[in-house]
Amino acid sequence: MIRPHNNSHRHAICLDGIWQCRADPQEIGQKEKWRDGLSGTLSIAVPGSWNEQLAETGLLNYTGTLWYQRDIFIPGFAHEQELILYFGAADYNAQIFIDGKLAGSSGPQKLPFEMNITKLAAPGQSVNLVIKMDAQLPEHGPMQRVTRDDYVAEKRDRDEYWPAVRFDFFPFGGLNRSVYLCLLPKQRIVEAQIDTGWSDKGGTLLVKTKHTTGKVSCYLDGLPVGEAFASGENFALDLVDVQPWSPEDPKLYDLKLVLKDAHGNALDTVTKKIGFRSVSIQGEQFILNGKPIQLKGFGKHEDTPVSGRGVNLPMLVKDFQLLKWIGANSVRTSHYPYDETFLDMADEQGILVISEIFSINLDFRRTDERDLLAHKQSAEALIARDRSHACVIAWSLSNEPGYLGEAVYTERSAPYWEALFAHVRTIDNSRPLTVANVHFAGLDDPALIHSDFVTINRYFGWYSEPGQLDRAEASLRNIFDELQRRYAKPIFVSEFGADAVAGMHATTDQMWTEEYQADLIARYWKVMEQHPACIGGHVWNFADFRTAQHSRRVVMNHKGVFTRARDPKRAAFTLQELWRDDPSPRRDNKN
Ligand code: BDP
Repeated sequence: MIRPHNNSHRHAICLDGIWQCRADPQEIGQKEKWRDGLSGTLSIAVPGSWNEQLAETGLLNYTGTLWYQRDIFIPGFAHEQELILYFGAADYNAQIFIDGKLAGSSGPQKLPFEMNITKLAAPGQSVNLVIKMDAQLPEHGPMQRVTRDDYVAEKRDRDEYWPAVRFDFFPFGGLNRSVYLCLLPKQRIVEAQIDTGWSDKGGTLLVKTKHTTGKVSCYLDGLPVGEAFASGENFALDLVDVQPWSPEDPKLYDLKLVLKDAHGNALDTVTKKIGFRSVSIQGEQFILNGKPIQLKGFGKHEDTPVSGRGVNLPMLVKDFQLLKWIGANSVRTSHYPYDETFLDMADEQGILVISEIFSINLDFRRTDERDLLAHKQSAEALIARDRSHACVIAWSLSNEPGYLGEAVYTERSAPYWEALFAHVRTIDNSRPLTVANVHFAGLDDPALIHSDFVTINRYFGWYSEPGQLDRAEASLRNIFDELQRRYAKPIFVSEFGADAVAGMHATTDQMWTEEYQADLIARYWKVMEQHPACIGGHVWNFADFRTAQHSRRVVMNHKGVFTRARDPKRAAFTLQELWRDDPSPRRDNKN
């Protein structure tokens, strides 16, 4: 799959805007053939989640079926071209109809999918696009479903979230990413796998394409860099005269792949921005371009007011401003692959990314071969999309599996992890792999054995040792020592933090206040910096985010260092002082 972009051979028409929709709580749409066209619709913005946009219509907690509709005009000049409909993602499942005919459906959740609609749409006319969406996860997958019935059956009514979820963020539904109609040449590049690296001698580039005919030539910043190669062939090149990509100097190059026929005529062009850098694990260190790196940053969410999980470009720009302002150098895309624009920004601004598969709280009481297969497929799709991004330094295969303590079901979890890690290494062995371990899964968690660096989420001073920072600090030190003794690998704290309701203050150590959050973060950071095996940490979370309803959440998870509207809490200034080298960085006004 090649991401939509425009050049002399490719034409991508963005279909974002106001669409029409109709909720289908009774599931009558199928029978009544809504795929032929919807009536009684409401306006809805794409991209965007339906929940907050249409809260007043009663859709805030709605996770059922909802149908989308809009017309697409197929340009008259599309006669000689193939028509591809591309979706950045659909949360969580979609069936696509063109003039009532099934055109395709979505694949692994939170990742792009596309379909060829050439035979369904005539140039110079409009077609009716109808999408049947539902926000229910499949029962099996890297991210398993949980329903209200499961809570009842397991006598865990007190754990129930509304809407029912297995994770601590809101299950926003809808077309949360951009949709494109692409007009592509018939003879074209269908897939392009691009890997870059860096060594003492310079950059390395490995390109492998699938194309329908001819040969592909490769250009870097407009200059030819190699022979033409056939479909499926590996094209490997050492590039002496390039600079490395790094957080301090995120140098990017324009890669152009040109498909040519036997006479040298150009048939198709694919362009991408690439950077050259290397990552590896050596002993207890994470190495970037030959030097150890300390990770300073956040776990984030795609979550903003009203847009919900929908792409919100102004907020994306703002978030990168704030990451720089605070002195962060990295982010984990907790707990799912983010929209690809996030990676473009990270490439450009030198923010390192740990890219995570949509897999949370995997329940090993329920796993079988279907979950493992879907997990492998999600890994394949994620790596296919993201492998060319210089910013991506590691893959996180899952967040907090075994959270009910069922890592004790090792007869299931041990072979699961062994198979998954082995599979992912066959797809990309250039980046370290990890899994974020939860306290309840324990330190014998077989996922830790296979991880290249040990990743832990820990809430000493919050979910345990509440309000007691001395005890929290001691627990963190102990766990570092224990992990170092057992694994002798780098240790990364992918989550730590405390909820703070903006505006709550106290002169003593009081949970939920801005001071407690700031102090906890500062005390953790001191322990993390002092420990030789710790390669840094990510505060949970960058900003407050909406959760499903539960007695332990005040509408939102308030562990943000920024509010949901991105106003700083006290901890933001504490972190800025810890992370930035320049004195008094607080005022950045240039006018
Ligand atoms: C961790 C989860 C994260 C939650 C966080 C919390 O990985 O998704 O939001 O706890 O409770 O266990 O704040």
